[in-house]
Amino acid sequence: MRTFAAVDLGASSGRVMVGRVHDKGLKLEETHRFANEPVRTRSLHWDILGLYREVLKGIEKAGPVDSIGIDSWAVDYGLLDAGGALLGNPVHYRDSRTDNVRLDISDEQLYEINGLQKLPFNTIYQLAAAQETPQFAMARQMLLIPDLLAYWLTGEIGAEYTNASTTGLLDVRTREWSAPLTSGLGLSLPPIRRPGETIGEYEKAKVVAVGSHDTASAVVGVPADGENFAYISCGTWSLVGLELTHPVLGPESRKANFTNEGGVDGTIRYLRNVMGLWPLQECMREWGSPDIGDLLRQASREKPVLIDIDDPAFLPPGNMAERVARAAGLPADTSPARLTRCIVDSLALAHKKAVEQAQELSGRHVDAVHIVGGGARNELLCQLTADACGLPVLAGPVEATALGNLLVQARAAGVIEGDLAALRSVLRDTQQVVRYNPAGR
Ligand code: LFR
Repeated sequence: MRTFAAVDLGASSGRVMVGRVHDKGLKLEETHRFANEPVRTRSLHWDILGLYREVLKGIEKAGPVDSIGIDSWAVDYGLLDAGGALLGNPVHYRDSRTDNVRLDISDEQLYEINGLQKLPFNTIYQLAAAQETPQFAMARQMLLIPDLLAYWLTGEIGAEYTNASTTGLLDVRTREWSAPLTSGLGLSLPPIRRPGETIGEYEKAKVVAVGSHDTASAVVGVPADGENFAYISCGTWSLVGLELTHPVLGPESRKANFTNEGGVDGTIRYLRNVMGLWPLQECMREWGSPDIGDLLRQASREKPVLIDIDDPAFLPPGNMAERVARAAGLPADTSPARLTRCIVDSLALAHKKAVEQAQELSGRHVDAVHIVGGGARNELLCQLTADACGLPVLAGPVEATALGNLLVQARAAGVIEGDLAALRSVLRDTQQVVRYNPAGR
């Protein structure tokens, strides 16, 4: 039996999970969970040292392991000076600094090179916003969050491919940093490393590169059989799309804002960011964290009211219930149950749109939709998504990201062999999946 630690940092919480893997079996156990609370100074930041402290605690609690793999949300980074010291706290992607940033290159040309959906917080826009600051003038290196933590653990510098693919600075065809997009930055970008490579060592354990973009690990953790499936990695965001072997570029794909992010084993994650459970999480925070089960039961009895959940106006934190009510044309004192129904229905509809468009644009037909991540627990959302898509929804595992992280480590250690299909068959043998049939079928 071999033991691995999966460090998984999400936008609202982090966890360290220990996975024990033998012949065909796999057991996952959470050893440490902690809140990830952004800190607002004059801008919105991640508390990166606090997160690192919790990661160290989690690794210690995990006990001796063969290796450690780290994944986190994408796009955000730390800047290092010439001596390797961190220059300030990384800025949160929901900070407003990118609101009015413009690049010298057109959207069309940019998509042609990087194949990425336009999200205001992609690293390329964050760097443009930071470029005039004294801090940036001192910066020599940029490390994405998991690469920064791996650097602190091992002293080794690198940029894991799946996460680097979310920066907007990678060439979607060569899968390396794009010279035209990076040459003017005045920063040295670390060499690209691939999932499965050894980064270094921390206290006798190997530190191994996994799909360090959480969504890349989550897609590995989808227990799909065959290739005709769509996935929704559903948590703070809903990442809705397909796993392909080649990018889909061109004007239609760009206009539909589909992204070609890099996946494990050279796959392409052809997907769109849908607003996800973020608006509901923010409302829940404002309502004093009521019981989510009760709220969803009450919401299921409410009448649907739809809003455009993907309106970028919902991106920043704060006053969410009021903003949702206004968008829905409902009074400011609308009940939490009604607003919840509105958010969940609108999210299910946005899921359907993305699943349909992904199929149209790629030519890949799907016959099931997998929902993984925390959203797989939300029965109302799973059923409404099945109804909206007219397809069965297969929900679970909730911990797909940690499982994907773990499976890539187990394969690197030689305990599991094979391609993504082989890794997924281990999941189908060991994880529980709940099926939701679409209404009327
Ligand atoms: C999900 C995620 C998304 C990315 C967003 C911002 O946790 O990683 O894939 O678009 O966070 O980084």
